[in-house]
Amino acid sequence: MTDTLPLSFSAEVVAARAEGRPLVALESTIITHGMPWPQNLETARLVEQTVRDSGAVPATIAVLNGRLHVGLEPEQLEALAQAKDVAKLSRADIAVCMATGGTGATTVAATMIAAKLAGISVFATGGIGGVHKGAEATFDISADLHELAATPVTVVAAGAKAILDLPKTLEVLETLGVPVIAVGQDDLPAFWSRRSGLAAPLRLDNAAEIAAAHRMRVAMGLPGGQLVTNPIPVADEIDGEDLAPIIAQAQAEADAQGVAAKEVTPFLLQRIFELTDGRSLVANIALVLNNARLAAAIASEISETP
Ligand code: PSU
Repeated sequence: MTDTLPLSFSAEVVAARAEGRPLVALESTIITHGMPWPQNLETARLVEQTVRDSGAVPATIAVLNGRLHVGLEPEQLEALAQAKDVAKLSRADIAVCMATGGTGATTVAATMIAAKLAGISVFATGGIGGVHKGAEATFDISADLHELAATPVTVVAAGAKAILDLPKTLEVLETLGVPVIAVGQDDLPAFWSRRSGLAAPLRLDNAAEIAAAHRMRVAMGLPGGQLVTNPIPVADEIDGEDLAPIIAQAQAEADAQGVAAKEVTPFLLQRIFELTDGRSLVANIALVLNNARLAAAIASEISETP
């Protein structure tokens, strides 16, 4: 099936596939819409290197001129990080972008689709999308949640972003039958903070356990993936109480300016970056690197066990 797809692998990914080495998928919306230049490129490179240093091979995913790239060459990564007006692709728009020769960065949802096509089981990101505050009026719910229910990839995140309505996000994930696993604690992590004050539905304590749960789902033929929520390292976290008024201010500005749909998350992340004098970005980088390490360990465990 994939023969007819405009699908390209980086040289590093081609070699890893030939040698049967563990792969970790990485998304690109965090590069184009989640972080400012030049920290976006520095972080993307560091995340890839962290995956390598942790014993796996990184595959950063994006659509370039109509081709789905699984693994980017260094110059492609650099060009994407500097590009303007790149599309933000989710399940709904990835095929149109490819069919029309477009260029776009993949969100969690689109990256999961690409990872599955490429036979990659594990994916590291910062934070998934979820139910936005005020969703009872706007119906703004990220397509990431439905993708987790549909596509069998284990996604390592630091929780859902704290800009979201976390209780409603958990409810939707429960309805969709997505396992939400906290790593090493009972509390659901809240992206920039280790604790949300909400109990995580499931807890596992190491990569081997998470890999075993992944394999069990595959053996049972269950569709859908696992959401692994990995708390940000203690040294890098921002206290949730410090952040709450900042998030509220950013949300109020978004509402007042009529920011909607795909623009909401990038707008809020940028305003929180400004309002915390860059502290939110330092924390965001630290949590992504932490997730890359865990994802590489899970991918190694999955590939080592027949
Ligand atoms: N993790 C981050 N920063 C980001 C994202 C994840 O640390 O910007 C991106 C992911 O691509 C995720 C998207 O899919 O944010 C969520 O966007 P939305 O809320 O519009 O679905």
